[in-house]
Amino acid sequence: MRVLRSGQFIVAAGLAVLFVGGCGDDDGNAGGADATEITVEAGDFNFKPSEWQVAADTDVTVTLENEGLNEHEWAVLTLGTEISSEDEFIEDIVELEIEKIDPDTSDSITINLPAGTYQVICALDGHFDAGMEGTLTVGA
Ligand SMILES: [Cu+2]
Repeated sequence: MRVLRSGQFIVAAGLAVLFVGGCGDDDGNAGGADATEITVEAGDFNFKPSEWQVAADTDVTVTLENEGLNEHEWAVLTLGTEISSEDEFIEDIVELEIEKIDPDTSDSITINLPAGTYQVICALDGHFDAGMEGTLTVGA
């Protein structure tokens, strides 16, 4: 019994460390392999966090909170599409999006995507080139 208790303590201590580590980022929920809800903070001009991970083929609620002084949006590009400059952007490559929202407002959408790595941008003029970009990992 003594050995078992000792083992349990180590497991508990390990979980505590993980828990404390997970609390370091209170700027938003970056999700996890099977997350069904994430929160994104849009600023001038970035996303916090800028990497998200959610479950594949599952309804996932995404909430965008605009903490900036400008309008912002959160646009997921179609799988396999990646731009490196705003010049390459056309509406046709948007898989889904939270369209531009005013400062101090928020909006939510439900997404349901197959596994893959998606580029996310703010498609408003000048915002992608200013750094509003992120990566959405769906599944694994
Ligand atoms: Cu923006």
